[in-house]
Amino acid sequence: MTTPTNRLERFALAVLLFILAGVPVALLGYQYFVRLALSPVRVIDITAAAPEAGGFQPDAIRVAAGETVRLRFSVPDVTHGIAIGPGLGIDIGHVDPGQVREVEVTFDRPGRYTVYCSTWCSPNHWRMRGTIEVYDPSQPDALPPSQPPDPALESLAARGINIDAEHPAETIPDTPPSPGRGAEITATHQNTLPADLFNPAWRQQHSPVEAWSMLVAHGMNQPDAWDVVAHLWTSSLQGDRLAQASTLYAKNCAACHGEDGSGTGPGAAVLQAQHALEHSDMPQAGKPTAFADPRIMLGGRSEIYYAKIRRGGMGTGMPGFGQIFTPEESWMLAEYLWRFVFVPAENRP
Ligand code: HEC
Ligand SMILES: [Cu+2]
Repeated sequence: MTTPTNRLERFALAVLLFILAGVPVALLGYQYFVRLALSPVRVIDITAAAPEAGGFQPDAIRVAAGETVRLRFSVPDVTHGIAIGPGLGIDIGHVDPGQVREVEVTFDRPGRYTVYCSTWCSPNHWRMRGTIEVYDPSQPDALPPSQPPDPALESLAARGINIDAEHPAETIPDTPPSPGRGAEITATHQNTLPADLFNPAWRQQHSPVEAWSMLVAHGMNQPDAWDVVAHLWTSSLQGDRLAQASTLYAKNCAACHGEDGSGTGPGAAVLQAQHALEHSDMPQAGKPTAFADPRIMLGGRSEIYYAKIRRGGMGTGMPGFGQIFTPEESWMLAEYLWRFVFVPAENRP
């Protein structure tokens, strides 16, 4: 028999059940559907292996600007370091075989980025690169903007400067110069020294030997002139920028050029063996420059080193870093190289 009270009770029970079951369903629904729709995160699985074992798979990824992706790396062969540049500051660090490491990233605007390995992992380590193409979702078919023209590279080209030419120093200091003494001499003579020397842009386009010759012509004695040059050529890289440059060098350059700039990192031997077979006609090929050798370095210029870092060698084994580093990072590295000739090893960071 159904009485009104009975019906009311059943109705109340139904409402109660609905609430009890409905609340969790609504919450889960919110978690899975609403939140996903509000901030969709696409997971992209990437296998990272040494180039001879397949490199990055996939090695090219397309992502819409504004989209958040979770890049999930696993490595099948040996430990790799995973980083993405330029200008993102993403460095996941080491990933060991069996491990999975991920990074969530949102690319703000269209462009091209490079996923690369930051650990010496194999003889072909530096070829271990993949691309991330970020497109404009309103124009998915448009090519991502290419890098803007580089004033320093254009200026070198306009002056007809061959960045692959050797640039031996006609003269080098008899004893290692002291940037500290150089700073003191500079402070006392600041007003009488040629103004060009204090202009960072001028220094980028001139060699230490040129500056030294100017100082000697100006009447300064030769050892003092080297100390002043050592001070000036190491003065623009200080503090945070110096620390950053030192880290970039250790991760990306030391394998070939050596931690001490001697040109004898573990990669150097491998490279030399490869190149002896391939290019007996190219003397520089396969021999990482010894940055600590004043005869090799002091006739060079920051702008040439910058250009070489960005473009790489022409089949010499020197990788190009223009797709990995920002221009600013490349300048920091170019300036960092002077420390191998001008700063005694024990005072280097
Ligand atoms: C795979 C080995 C390798 C790695 C890694 C490497 N280099 Fe080199 N580098 C070379 C070789 C070989 C040369 C000599 C041939 C040439 O100049 O093209 C060279 C030459 C250079 C030169 C030219 C020096 C001159 O006298 O003009 C610069 C500058 C340079 N490297 C900077 C760097 C920096 C900075 C890094 C790290 C960001 C780096 N290299 C990483 C192999 C390497
Ligand atoms: Cu590697």
